[in-house]
Amino acid sequence: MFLSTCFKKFLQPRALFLGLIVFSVSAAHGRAVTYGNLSVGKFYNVSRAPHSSYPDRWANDWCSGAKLTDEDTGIAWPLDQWVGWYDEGVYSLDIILDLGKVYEVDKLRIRLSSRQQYGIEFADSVQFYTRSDTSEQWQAYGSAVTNLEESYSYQAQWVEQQAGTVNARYIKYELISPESAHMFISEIEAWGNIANSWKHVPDWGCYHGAYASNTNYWMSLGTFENQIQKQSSITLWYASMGASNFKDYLGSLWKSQYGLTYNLDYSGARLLEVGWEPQANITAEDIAGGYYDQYFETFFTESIDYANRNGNTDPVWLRPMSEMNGGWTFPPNAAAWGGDHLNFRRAWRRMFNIAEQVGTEPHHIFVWSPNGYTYSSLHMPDNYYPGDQYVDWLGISIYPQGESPYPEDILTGTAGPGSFDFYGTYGYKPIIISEGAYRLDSGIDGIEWINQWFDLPYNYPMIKALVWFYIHDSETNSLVTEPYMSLYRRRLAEPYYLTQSVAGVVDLDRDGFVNLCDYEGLAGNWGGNISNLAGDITGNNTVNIEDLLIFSEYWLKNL
Ligand SMILES: [Ca+2]
Ligand SMILES: [Ca+2]
Ligand SMILES: [Ca+2]
Repeated sequence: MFLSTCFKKFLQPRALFLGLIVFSVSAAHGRAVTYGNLSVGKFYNVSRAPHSSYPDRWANDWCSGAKLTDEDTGIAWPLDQWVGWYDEGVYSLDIILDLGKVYEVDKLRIRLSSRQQYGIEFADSVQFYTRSDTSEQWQAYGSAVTNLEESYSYQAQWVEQQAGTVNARYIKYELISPESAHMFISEIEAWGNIANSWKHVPDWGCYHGAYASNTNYWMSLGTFENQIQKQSSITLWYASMGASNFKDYLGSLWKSQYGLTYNLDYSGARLLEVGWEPQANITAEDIAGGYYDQYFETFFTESIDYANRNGNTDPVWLRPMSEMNGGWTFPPNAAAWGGDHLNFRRAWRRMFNIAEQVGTEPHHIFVWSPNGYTYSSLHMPDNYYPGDQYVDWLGISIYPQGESPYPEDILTGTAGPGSFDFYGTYGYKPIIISEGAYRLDSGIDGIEWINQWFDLPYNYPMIKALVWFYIHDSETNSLVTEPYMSLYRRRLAEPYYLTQSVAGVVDLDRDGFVNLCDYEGLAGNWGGNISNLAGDITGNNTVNIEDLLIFSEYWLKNL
């Protein structure tokens, strides 16, 4: 309601000056802009089939192959990293790449080879085109590149254009073949800016919650919340990739009185983080090759059919293939999705691209979530990072591990060998401690550990959610033991730990700036005392001076 009122106000001359202030600032909304290869892993289609001796691989409904965006740029021999075309005479080949959404693109290139001793030659000409929508005409990007100098022995080269910045989702690489010779391509690329996503991030405060179960692995939110004496705002639950469907298995979490709506109405459901793990012995390479393509399509489609979850439309924090840097996820263990950097990155991108193609990606949060401690220096987490365009939130598992096994050292890479500077490396992303707990059997100072856990979001403000690992009748559960239980309750009682999924919002109209428009929403609900009120930043079901004081800290600031 307040949005439309506010908009009208800007139409009045008196408010024009305010309007200028609002619209002259960047609406970046906390997003960091980074630069990178936008095309890596993305789907593409070709206008002619490759020669049967030099085929592409891993085609599906959205792509004619995978080799041209798989990070392999080709070597002299063997030739299987290259895709080859051949025909008598001269023909044209179009490769159309779909970036999935519109980006600012400023460099295009394609990798070709020449080896006349084997009848392989460079394309006679390469021309790049872009467009941001299929309804638009293709726009030439730079001029055609021709007259590449052939080589008798193996030579590979990038054919590249940097012809300014354009907005593009689709890229066309148009090649005219050499005459009656093989034309080989190993990779296509498009470089540009990545506006890092900023999905469902509380402006103020930090979500908290747990994986809450008993030892029979039934969800037991009630037991956890009675123990900690506060309502939680997010819950971790596990799903088996390939086996657990969304409609019935995850959907039931919003429908069961013991699930996400425990003691609440449906509109106030807790947020859901899904630990989404591949089945036994399914490797990263299997997933990269399309093993779960059909499952992903169905899962993602069902996930935004809100009838499956009583109308709840919150995003789901999807945390696929987590702890890929932990030794227990490496083959030959049954958990087998880790241990293979390149194929892990490919598998992640394939899954994400399917969500993008079916229109689901904007509605969920993709959490790339390594273990806080890495069991081999060959497997540091950054090796598994699929790229900024593929990750919404960063996740970390934090348990007492390593030389200095406290939360802050694990977060910042000062815990000795096996630790990694997560915050220094990825602190431009919102962060969820996707699971973690002090363990009674760790033999370290539990008071210090739990205090550091609760200090994290204050000291590292991009930390926006903490999820405790709680199995209530497990012997290692520190929350059944004093003094840890009392300390946990006392720290969690701080209002910064949000009890509602809708709390923490200061920038009420989500335009990236806090001003009168947002204030109008807060003031309009002043004194109200029902749940889910706009302006109830603290989420305690009333809009009062507490909320106004927090609001004032953000006044006229960019978020
Ligand atoms: Ca390649
Ligand atoms: Ca605003
Ligand atoms: Ca409040």
